[in-house]
This record gives sequence, structure tokens and C-alpha cells, in this order.
Amino acid sequence: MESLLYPIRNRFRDEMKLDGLWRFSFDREEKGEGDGWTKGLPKSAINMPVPASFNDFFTDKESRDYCGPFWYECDFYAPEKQEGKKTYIRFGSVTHRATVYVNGVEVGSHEGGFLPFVLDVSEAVNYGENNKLVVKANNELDETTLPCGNVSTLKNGKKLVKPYFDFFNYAGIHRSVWVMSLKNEHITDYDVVTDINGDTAVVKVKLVAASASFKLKGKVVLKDRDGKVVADSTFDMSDSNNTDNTVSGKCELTVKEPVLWDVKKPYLYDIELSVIDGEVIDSYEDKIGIRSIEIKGTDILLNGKPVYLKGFGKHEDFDIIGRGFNYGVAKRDFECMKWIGANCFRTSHYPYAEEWYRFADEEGFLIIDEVPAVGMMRSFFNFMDAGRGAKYTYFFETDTVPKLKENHLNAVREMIVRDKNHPSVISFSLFNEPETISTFAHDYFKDIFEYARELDPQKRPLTGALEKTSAPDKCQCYQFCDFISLNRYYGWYISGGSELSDARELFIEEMDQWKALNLNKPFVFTEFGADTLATEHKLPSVMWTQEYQNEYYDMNFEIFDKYDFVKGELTWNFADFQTSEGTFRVAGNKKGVFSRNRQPKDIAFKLKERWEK
Ligand code: GCB
Repeated sequence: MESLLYPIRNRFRDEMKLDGLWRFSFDREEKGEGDGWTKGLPKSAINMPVPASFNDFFTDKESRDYCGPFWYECDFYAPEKQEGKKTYIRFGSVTHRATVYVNGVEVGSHEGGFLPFVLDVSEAVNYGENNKLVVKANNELDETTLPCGNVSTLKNGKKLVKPYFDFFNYAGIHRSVWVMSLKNEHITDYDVVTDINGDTAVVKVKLVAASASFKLKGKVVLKDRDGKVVADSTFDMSDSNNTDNTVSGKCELTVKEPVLWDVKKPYLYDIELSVIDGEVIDSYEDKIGIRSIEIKGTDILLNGKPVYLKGFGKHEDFDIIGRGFNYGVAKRDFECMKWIGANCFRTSHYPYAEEWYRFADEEGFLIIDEVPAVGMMRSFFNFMDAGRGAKYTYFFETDTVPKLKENHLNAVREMIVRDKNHPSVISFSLFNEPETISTFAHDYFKDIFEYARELDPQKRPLTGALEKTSAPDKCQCYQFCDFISLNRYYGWYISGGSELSDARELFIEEMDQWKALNLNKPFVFTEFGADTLATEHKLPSVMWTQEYQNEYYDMNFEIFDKYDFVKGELTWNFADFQTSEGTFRVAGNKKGVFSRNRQPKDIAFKLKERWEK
């Protein structure tokens, strides 16, 4: 795998963002290749902003709901001085898959729409000239893709994507694209693990470089916020990994009286990593936090102290730009989360743009980082069907499972490699609401969890979000989780409105069953919420009004507070968001605490009061 390090620029490294206006064509007849689009799009191509989803720019349904292949193109200049070095193109994400061409030469492809990929284009680039970059993307889903879904064909021949999940299937180049120039021998990766012992911390660093030479030395320097060196080490890069032509080395840095990274007190150290062959030949700079995260009994301990998770399940979702990353939207979201007293969010239901994690490191937020394993249940309304007790045990019994699992393992690997060094990331979530009650699901997830445990250098707690059918007496997968994550909608999908008192009884019944299992693990509510129209008020309340959202939350808080093993509440959802259309969705999912344009509903003030206590 190529390096997933976030691009930076320094004495040895160059990067150029290709964000801006690209050219774009739908490929309705799937004739792009035949017509030579790999070398450049036809004159009829239109303008398309990058990063963004293409869907909501259009004023016609056919374009918004387009399903199939679509193409992007841009030009970039490769300076002559970069010749002889390595040139890479790095995509933050292309949803859901992409094949990339430079000057008509295919340089690689990637499956999965929520994680970065990096392609070596050194041989395909013309230096001292303009180069044509073409991307063939595709947004179709099936039961092997992450997330899962399928494609149906209407009587008029049009394809329509059918997600098995409750968010709009936005597509496009959603995150920044970079051209990077690196030296032939360069740093490809590093891991950092911090052990805290009284007033000393040991920072263990593993450094990896693309090189065939065992003579290289590695060097790590750690500086505090004022730029003062607090520890450094020079060491041999003598471990080789022949499968990917890299060498690596390790060191341990002792930091006396470290300032720990903490919630809302996010102290970050500068880390400078270098490789030396007589002289420094490459370096990489980043920021790290010294902190510990562990589960002890029913507690989640951050730096040895219990922490209660308060916050949200979110989406990357906004008006017009869809799922495209935008710094302004992210900034507003962090300001809203700070205002309300939250300390945590789950990247439901896919890993977000890297900038979110860098932001959270700086702002002192905790992240449960989720892989795009959503829709692993053959149902468009699993949130509804679950309440009705429908049967799903066939999902993991089909011949599509080996491919699904391969994609799932790949996404887990890419997510952990990308996000492992962020102090904000306190847990990896490996699924959202799959079928978990069959032995097939058990065997499937056992392997997924083992793989993630082995990969994460920090050995963070692992979890997965369980829906209602994953009941205490039926679920065969909760034991893989270090803390149990429940998505529950008592008072919404189950006994809503005037039946809220029944919902309360049923909720208590289930919680008593979990309690009786004596798992000695923390429980976190990773979803609970009620659809609420920001325009609606009614006394007495009915479902969908702001008054009902308040009553629903009051009932849920009463239950959370009753069980001392409940160690977190992440409401569904931070903000209203776009979904597929249907009788259960009023132009989207309206469970937001904030509206889609990030203004508070009444419930926001109740949460603020509770969370600030
Ligand atoms: C769920 C899903 C989430 C939905 C939510 C809802 O259980 O995990 O993706 O949006 O319910 O609002 O129904």
C-alpha cells in the first residue's frame, strides 16, 4: 500500500492541491472508454467543482439521481525540477470507486468511497508540461460494497440506486486531490504509542521509509508548543519488509512531566521525523498528543480518569455540496458542538475527511471512527423492520460474502493506517447495525475484529453499533466489542407519541436484560432520537413537533441515568440530513438537534443544560 500520510510541504516534499473547477461528464451509455475519454473528456463536458458531490448542483432529477459511471478531468503542470523523483496523485476519497488515467495511461484504481488512495504516476507524467488527469468514477452499490445496497432498473430503462441505509447516496470527488512530489527514498508511515507512568511518558515511535538500504538512520524530535525540544532519538532503520520495499526502525522517547492531551484541553506536541543517509534525505512533520485510552470494568478511562461521552452521530452532509468537505461547515459544526457542551462524535457511517480529525485533535474532541460497514441487512428500512422483528439471517449466507469481507477488511486497514495517530480517535467502530444474530455473522465479525486489533498500534477499544434485533438474548457479536454501542429508538419507532409510557417500560425491560448479563463493560448509546420539524410546535405535543422531541429526550435521559454502566450518549443526529426519498422521510431525516443549516432546535437548549452540568 502506498503511504497514506497527510500531504505536507517542506524542504524535501512538495504538494499541490488540484481543488477547483474540473470538467465532468455522465456516461449514460457507458461508452466513455470506447470513445477515448481516458485521454480526455468530450467537448460536451461540463464544469464541476471539486471537492463536492455532483448531485445537488443539478436542477433535474435525472442528473441528481444519476446511477452509473461518470467522469472527471483536470490538467496539472508538473515542474521540470520534479523529474527523477516520485510523483503521486492522492485522492482524499472518490465515491464509491475510481479508475485514474494520466495522459491516457491507466495508473490505478480504488474501491470504496470514503478513504484516501495514492497512485504512483511518475512514469505517466510529462515534466515541464501540462498533464491530463482523468478519473472514471461510479456510484453503484451491491451486496459486496461498503456501504451495501443494490441497483434497480425502472421500466423506462433508467438505473436507480437502492441504498440499504438511511443517507443519500451522494457521489463524486468528495475530498481534496493532491499532486505530491517526493524523493525516491521517503518516509511512508509512522506509528506513535504513548505510555503514561506517573509524571513521565514514554512515546514509542515506529518509522517506516520506502528504501532498500539498511544503512539509513531514523531520527525523531519532539517539541513542545513553545518549540522547545523535549526529547529526541536517532536510531537504525534496519528492519526490512521485503513485501513492500520498506525499511523501518523504532525508538522510545521519555518525556518528563508531559502535558497530556485531554478533552477540551488538547495539548499537542510537534513531532519531526527524519531519515538520514549521511545527511537528512526526507522529513515529515506532524502533531501528536500524549494520552491514554482504556476500558476498565464499566468505565471508559481517558488518561486514567473516567469520561462520559456526550455528543452526536453525525454525517458529512450539507446543502448544495452534499458530502463534499468544506472547512466552513466543519468550523461551524465544531462551534455548535462546543456551544452545546459536547465532547465526542461518531463518524457515522463512514470515515470522514481527514481534516475533521486534525480539527478534533486541535479542539479536544473525542472521535469514534466508523468504517463504512452499513446496510449489512437486506432492508431499506432496517430501522423500521427491526422494530417489527423481521428476519434477516440470510445476509451473511450468500456467495457475495467473501468479496464483501475482503472490502470490509480493506476499509478497516485503510482507516486504521490513516487515523491511528490522532489523539482524538479513541475507538474504531467496525459496523453499523448489521444482522448479528446468526452464527454466520458471528464468524464474519470475529475475523473483522481480530484484524482490527492486530492492526491498531494503540490497541484502542473496538466497538460496533447494534440495532434492536441485536437483543441481549440473541446477539452473537456484542462480545467482540470492548464497549457496547446501542442504537435505540424507544419512543420513536417503538411506541411513539402517546405511547411513550409503554416505550419507557419496554426500554427498561431491555436494559434489565443487559444488566442481568453482567458484562462488566461500558454501554454507550450511539443513536437515539426523534424526527422533528424545526417549524412545528404543538401543545400538547404530537410526534414530529419540537415539544415531542423534548419529551422523548427526557424519557431517554431518565433511562440512561438509571443504569450506572451507561457511559455515553451520542444523539441521532447532530443535524438534519438528506436521505433517499420515501414516505418515512420528509425531504430527509429530521432527527437533527440542529437544522441542516446548523441552527438549534428547542432540544439543543435542553442538551446544553444537561451536558454543561
Ligand atoms: C438507524 C441508523 C441510521 C438512521 C437512523 C434513523 O438506526 O443507524 O442510519 O438514520 O436509524 O433515523 O432511523
